[in-house]
Amino acid sequence: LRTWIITHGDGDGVTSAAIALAVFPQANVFFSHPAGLYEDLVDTVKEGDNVIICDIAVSEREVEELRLFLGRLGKRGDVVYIDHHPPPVSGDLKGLPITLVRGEGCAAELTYLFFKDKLSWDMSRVALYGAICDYETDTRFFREALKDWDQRMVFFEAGVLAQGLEGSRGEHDFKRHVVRTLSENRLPSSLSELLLKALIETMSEEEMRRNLPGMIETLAYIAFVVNPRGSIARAAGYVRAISGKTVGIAANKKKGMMVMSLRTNDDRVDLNLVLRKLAPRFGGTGGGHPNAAGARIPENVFRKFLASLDNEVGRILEVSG
Ligand SMILES: [Mn+2]
Repeated sequence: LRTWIITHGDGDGVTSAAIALAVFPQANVFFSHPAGLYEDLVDTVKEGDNVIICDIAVSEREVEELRLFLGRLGKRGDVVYIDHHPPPVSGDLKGLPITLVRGEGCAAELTYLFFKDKLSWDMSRVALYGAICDYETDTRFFREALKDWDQRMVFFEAGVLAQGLEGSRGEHDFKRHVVRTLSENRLPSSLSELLLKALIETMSEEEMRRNLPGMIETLAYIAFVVNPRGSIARAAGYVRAISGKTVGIAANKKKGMMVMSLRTNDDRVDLNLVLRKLAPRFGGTGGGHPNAAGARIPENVFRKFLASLDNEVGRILEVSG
């Protein structure tokens, strides 16, 4: 029988997995994402295996399939699902024979607090990296745990991790190596490859940022770019700031789909909610956090989707005054 740690490939996912791996050093680490979680589980996990899922939102389209499969897994093995994304609107994972860990803060914080009794105190630093990577630093845990460390060093290391991982998209073997290193509480900057990737990523992110103004298209309330030369997550934030619109979007064309990242700084607009409702109407998926979310929409309806999103954002702003 095996233990699986199934996690997201970003900084929060990697640090969550590292904390879980510190508890279960023999576990296999596997990277997944909301739209692929069900398929990845079916392909990798056998009934009787133990599974820890970290930092993966439940996709609106797979709630029922996930319920059935996790229910079967939970009957014969231990299943722990740790996540900080808002639950789906069309159903949830409650009432299954699994441990559902949800709450405020990033997934790394939730993972650390869940396994705290089995961890050395200094793994709190790995949870702090995860919180910084996910911009979830406004929690009681974060403020308290940071007091045990020097924050300049913690932020430096978290920066190396966040930027280095951003420059390692799709490199799952390398990310597994990072997870292993962090699980032993060794520093991100001790990995020369990660450090170098962080430097390169930071330079190219700055170059992308400088190129964005000429690429941005705008509607009434939203602004977007297609195929920015760099991370769409970072680009979306800059697009919003540069355009001054309520929502910034950056999209990449990928196998007939537009894979996009969205950002807002307006608390009246809940991007998670908007996308969970809107994306399925265009044959896509979407969701995440209120102010930072993602979506996948078929390429041929991308413009129609944007027009609908623009309408919806306008409607929300009008209603909330
Ligand atoms: Mn997260």
